[in-house]
Amino acid sequence: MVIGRTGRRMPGVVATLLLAGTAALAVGAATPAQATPESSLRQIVPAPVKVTPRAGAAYALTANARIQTQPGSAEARKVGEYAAELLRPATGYRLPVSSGVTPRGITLLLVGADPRVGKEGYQLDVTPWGVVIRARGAAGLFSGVQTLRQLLPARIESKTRQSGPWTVPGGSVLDYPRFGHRGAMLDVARHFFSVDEVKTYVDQIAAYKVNYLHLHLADDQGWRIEIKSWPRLATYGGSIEIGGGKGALYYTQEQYKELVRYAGSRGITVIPEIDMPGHTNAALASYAELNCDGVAPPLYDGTEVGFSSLCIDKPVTYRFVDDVLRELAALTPGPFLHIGGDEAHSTTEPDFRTFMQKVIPLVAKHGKTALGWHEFVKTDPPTSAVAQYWGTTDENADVAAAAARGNKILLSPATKAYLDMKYDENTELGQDWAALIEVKDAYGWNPGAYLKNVPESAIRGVEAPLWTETIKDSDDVEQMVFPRLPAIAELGWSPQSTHDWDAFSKRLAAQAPRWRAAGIDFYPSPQVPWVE
Ligand code: NGO
Repeated sequence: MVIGRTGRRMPGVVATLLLAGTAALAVGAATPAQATPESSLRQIVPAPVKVTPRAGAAYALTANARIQTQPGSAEARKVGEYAAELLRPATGYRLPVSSGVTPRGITLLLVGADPRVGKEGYQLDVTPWGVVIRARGAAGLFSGVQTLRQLLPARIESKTRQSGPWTVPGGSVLDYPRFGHRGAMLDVARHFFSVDEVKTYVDQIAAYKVNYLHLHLADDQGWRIEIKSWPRLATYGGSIEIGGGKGALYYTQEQYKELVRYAGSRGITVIPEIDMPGHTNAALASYAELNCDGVAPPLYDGTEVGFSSLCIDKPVTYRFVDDVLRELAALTPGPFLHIGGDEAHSTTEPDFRTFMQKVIPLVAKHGKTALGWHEFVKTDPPTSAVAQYWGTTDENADVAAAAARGNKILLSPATKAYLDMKYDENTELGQDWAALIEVKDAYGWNPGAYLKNVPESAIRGVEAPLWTETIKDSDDVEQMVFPRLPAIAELGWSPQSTHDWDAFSKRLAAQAPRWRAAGIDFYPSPQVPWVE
């Protein structure tokens, strides 16, 4: 569903669209319009490192086009299959995928890329014969495919067959990310999101070159992942969500594995989070022995925070954590297990320290790296641990000290990157405890120079969290995420030299026809010069 309010229109952007339309109609014939700075080559989000339009070199994808992938590479083949899946519904073309290197149709190669592309970048060249994407690994090919998607007409995003032509403007793109970690978080604990809903989210964030999905799997209101050695966590702890609602509101391990696999097939690594030692009412309600007094509290379906804590002195607590982390690690191909650590207001400072000093080694024991909300840096974690900053100011002495010791920092400042904050006072969904965050605010900061005394070299990347106290389904998600997630994704990917609100807002505006074609229910911010 797409909302009616369209916002302001800028004459320049309308003119651009008309030009692009003319170019698209002139299939195969080179017109100068195809190489104007306004062509889809200039509208990519996140902004690429370098774009070189070439007049007379447009390519039109036709019914007999093939997708060829690097011979001998199963990984490249999978990206080719993914590209075909993306392009088949709207074009109605067969787009068979085979191994091959002829520069005709769409070709995905793992050789010959400019060395500057690194691990995740790509080089994309459009000639009248086809589109060649070169990278040094599957991650780069994925990113190149996302760019190709944005070079095609917006109706490529439709799930039903549309009429062509399917013209790609001539030229080249050289592109690689500023930060290796570009994340989105979905809180499936406050409200549960089905496997299909999470897959939809995966597809939406992948389009903006996000490469990590952090799932907040346990909180006071619900435990959402089956743990075989502690079955009541899911069957009881995962039986309600905010506002009540009884059911099996959790992922079985099989379902979770499928989610992880699906995300991987879109170039996304899943980071599971079990929030501890606070935010644990669902676990405490499921097993009485986890409570210091041996009495299980009732399940909780409200929105307060800071009232629960695991029992720091009991040995069973660490058997429980060890079992959970072991099962979770076995389900996790990625490097991180997120152990929470935020708002442990019911745990004393010495207890919090004791807890983290016992639990962080357990993460390592299961072969993973600990990620935690930034409060845990007070406990002197090993320098391998990554701290996720979610504060409301641009200064935090503990985080700066951790960065100086060598810990990497993942940035999710609540005043900029929290997707659950309202856009303005009229936004129906969301909260406002940290800030009102319009799209210009979400875009208006520099992750490399945001936190005082934390140099860019200490920044691992950015993550946009979506907490779901007020968010119940995919429509709600879309309202809060679009257009702000693309803004945060651009901060994570694009070079600081491209940072420019006017240019970004116009590129963002050009995404709207894509969202409409995909059926994405975005918030039509009055700050953006939307186009039809
Ligand atoms: C805080 C809190 C969460 C809330 C969220 C709502 C962190 C890290 N802990 O962020 O429990 O859901 O705000 O905005």
